[in-house]
Amino acid sequence: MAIISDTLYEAYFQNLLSGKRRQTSEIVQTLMNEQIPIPVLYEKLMQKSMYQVGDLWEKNQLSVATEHMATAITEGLLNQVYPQFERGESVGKCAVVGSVEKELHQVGAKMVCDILELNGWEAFYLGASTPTSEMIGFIEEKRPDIIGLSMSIYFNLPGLEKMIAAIRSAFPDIPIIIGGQGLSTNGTQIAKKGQKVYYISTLEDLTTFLDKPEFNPRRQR
Ligand code: B12
Repeated sequence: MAIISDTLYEAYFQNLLSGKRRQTSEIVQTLMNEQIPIPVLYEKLMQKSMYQVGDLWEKNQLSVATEHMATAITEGLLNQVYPQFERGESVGKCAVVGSVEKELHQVGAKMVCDILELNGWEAFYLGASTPTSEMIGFIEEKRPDIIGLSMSIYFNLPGLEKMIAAIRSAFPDIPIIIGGQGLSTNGTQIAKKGQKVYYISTLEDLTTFLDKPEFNPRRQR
């Protein structure tokens, strides 16, 4: 299993906090050239470093400006990686993924879209704070096979529940996957309240989920 050494991680993290975009980009490029699996790159480098940024910010050891800078760099790096990986062999399905109304965290949803593409899906990434009515309109237009909703902050739970209810009333059968740190303690219970609503907490679990026969036609052969 591919790993990122502690030394490399630390170098990346220090460059991220110092705003050294070029150096972070070079580290990511080296890992890409070594064909690191994308989920490992995302979780063990980018997610891990952003969680560490959050911990330092919470303890007042890092400014909001530095946190914004680290986020902007990370989003730039995701855009560097995206054109370099090949979409998996098409499964002929598409997904719509966005963050719920008022939810400003969007990095996790972007990673989810990339993992969907790696697994042969077409994925539409809507980014942060998607108004429920707009989400419904977009689903109407794209008729996806899965809808993904991201929620990082617990106080956005009413927004998530409103969105699930609105989607269910307009589209009774489309599976909804939910994820994000705001669901870490209660995601499974929230999911159980809805029909065909699934809580998925990691990119690895997402990959396993997409491998189910109903989502991966190759499994039906
Ligand atoms: C960057 C950041 C911001 C940025 C976001 C900008 C952007 N472009 O996204 C800004 C400045 C907007 C922000 C604002 C706030 N933030 Co903030 N933020 C962060 C930070 C540092 C990084 C977030 C991130 O990118 N993480 C990396 C991604 C990859 O991780 P992830 O989101 O968990 O996603 C993974 C999984 O959860 C999962 N996943 C996520 N979504 C989905 C969806 C589906 C369908 C699936 C299957 C899986 C899945 O897959 C991803 C890959 O594994 C975190 C720290 C942290 N621990 O994450 C705090 C953090 C999330 N923020 C926090 C807080 C408190 C806030 C504010 C309330 C601060 C304030 N007082 O204003 C506001 C709330 C804004 C709002 N209304 O949403 C807290 C949340 C605590 C909590 N759970 O309640 C955290 C944890 C910081 C902390 N340690 O306290 N924040």
